[in-house]
Amino acid sequence: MTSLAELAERVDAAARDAKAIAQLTTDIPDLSVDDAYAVQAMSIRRRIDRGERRIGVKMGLTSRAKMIQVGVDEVVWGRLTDAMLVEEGGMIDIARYVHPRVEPEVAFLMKAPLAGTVTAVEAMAAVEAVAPAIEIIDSRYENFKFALADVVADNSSSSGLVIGSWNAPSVDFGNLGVVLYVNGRPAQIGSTAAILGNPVRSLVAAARMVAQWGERLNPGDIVMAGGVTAAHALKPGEVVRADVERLGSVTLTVKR
Ligand code: 0L1
Ligand code: MG
Repeated sequence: MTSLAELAERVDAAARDAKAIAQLTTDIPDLSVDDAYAVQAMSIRRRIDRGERRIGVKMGLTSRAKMIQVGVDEVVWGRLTDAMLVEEGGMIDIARYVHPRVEPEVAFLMKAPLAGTVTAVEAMAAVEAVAPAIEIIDSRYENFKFALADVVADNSSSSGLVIGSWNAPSVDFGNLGVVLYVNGRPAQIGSTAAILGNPVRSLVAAARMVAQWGERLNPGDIVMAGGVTAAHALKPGEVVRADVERLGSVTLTVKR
């Protein structure tokens, strides 16, 4: 029987080597979501053991557009490490990924610990700042196809993040216009309200979900609230910019 540790090694190697693998549920159709989160934790542990540092969490599938795009309809979370950070305006090499996509997001910076069942007001009291962001997602599965347990085990497709300028958390970010530009042309348009009705709900969900795994959001952590629109598949040479009304812009270039 395949152990959870072996599955963690499989998804970790796929991410490290940028090599697509078959869905875990092909071999293990009854892989539970709880076991998938255990696989995710073990795969991140392997990264930490290689010297990476945990810098926060990402929430995924927090909008209808995202759920429809991948055919999975549950909110998921994953862990972020410093190796995933791309500097604002920076460049990535597509060869380091399997089939990367980008999506416009909102990010929170924590100033106080947060975990468990909290209200939106309690969640915001723990927030230092809010920023526009781009998430680079990269499913390690062939053809970007997976079931819920697969994507959870694969760290919820987390692959990279670019953060724009931080704003005071007093900005009302509940329903702001968002445009994802590719080579200067609008490719996706939406509103921050697409993130569970208001991105703060994603932060509340993050506090609850990490606590189920004995973890908490720590001061200094980044929380990626989730994609506003469907994700865009990256091609060499593309320049991608996410504009979030009142929060600002964030840019990423793909090497030719
Ligand atoms: O950040 C996300 O919403 C991605 C979650 C996993 C599904 C996907 O890879 O699109
Ligand atoms: Mg995302």
